[in-house]
Amino acid sequence: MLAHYGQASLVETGNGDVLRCSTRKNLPRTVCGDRVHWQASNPREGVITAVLERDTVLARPDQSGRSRAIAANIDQVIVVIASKPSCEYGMLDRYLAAAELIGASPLIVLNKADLLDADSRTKLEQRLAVYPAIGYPLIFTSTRAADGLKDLHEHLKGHISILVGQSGVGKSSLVQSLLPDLDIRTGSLSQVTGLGRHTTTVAMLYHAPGGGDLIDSPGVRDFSLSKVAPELLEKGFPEFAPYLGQCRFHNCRHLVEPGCAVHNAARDGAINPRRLDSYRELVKAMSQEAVGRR
Ligand SMILES: Nc1nc2c(ncn2[C@@H]2O[C@H](COP(=O)(O)OP(=O)(O)OP(=O)(O)O)[C@@H](O)[C@H]2O)c(=O)[nH]1
Ligand SMILES: [Mg+2]
Ligand SMILES: [Zn+2]
Repeated sequence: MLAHYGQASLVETGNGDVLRCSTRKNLPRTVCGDRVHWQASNPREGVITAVLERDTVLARPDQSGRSRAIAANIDQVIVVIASKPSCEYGMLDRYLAAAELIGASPLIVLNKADLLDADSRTKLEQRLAVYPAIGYPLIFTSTRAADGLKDLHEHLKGHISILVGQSGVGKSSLVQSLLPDLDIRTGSLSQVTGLGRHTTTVAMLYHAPGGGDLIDSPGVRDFSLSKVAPELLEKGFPEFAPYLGQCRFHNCRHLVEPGCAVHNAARDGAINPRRLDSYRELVKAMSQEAVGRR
């Protein structure tokens, strides 16, 4: 399924036609990336009759705290950050953890690299160096200077990827640059027309010319994880793995417990302290959630 708008879904058929479909009442709400069965009702329209089991679901809580799917069946989460708006590291870490927890591979893209002078680029590379050290690929891109796009293109092959991140970092611009035949509406258009920003409102799936699928998603102000048991969160931080099971207490949450191997690794410089802070913030948020909802 390519996209979901209110009552209707855009469904791509096996031969590439796109149908506007309604969904049978008894079915779960469909989401971008879903695989569905459908029946034609007339040449351009149809009805979704079944939603196939999802391999993965990327979700976030809605305003009332219920988990809302963003996209299904993705295996790569591309977190887009930018020099402007500047990177929220806590949010980046929450996205990366969310990807880990659903078994998708994360990729970090720093877009708008053209806005960085040599000095600030070096500083940013140093700040972000922790991520390649963990094993997360990091690509600097610019849709203006057509920088890093080939590299990004290579990473799309063979994957179903989703672009996520703050509003205005350039996700739709990246899709537009990677798929030049498209005419999707990005912020740059609004500068010409003066009609205000074309912020993305629904997730939409595109096929990359070199193979692979790419989902553009609406930008967020903040991203929080759907409810996860606090004891699972350590799995969202793969660099902790060598230390897990080595703490003095078997149920150590790596917060303030004595003899914590993760804490000691951060103290000794083997784990980035900022990452440990991000993890701890998440544990606290999840624990409060659990108490708050009882
Ligand atoms: N300088 C510079 N500006 C860029 C680059 N890529 C995108 N922009 C600009 O950033 C603004 C936002 O771009 P969008 O692609 O709409 O951002 P988005 O992440 O899709 O935003 P949402 O749909 O709201 O989430 C536009 O004015 C783009 O022209 C880049 O590489 N360099
Ligand atoms: Mg967009
Ligand atoms: Zn511990």
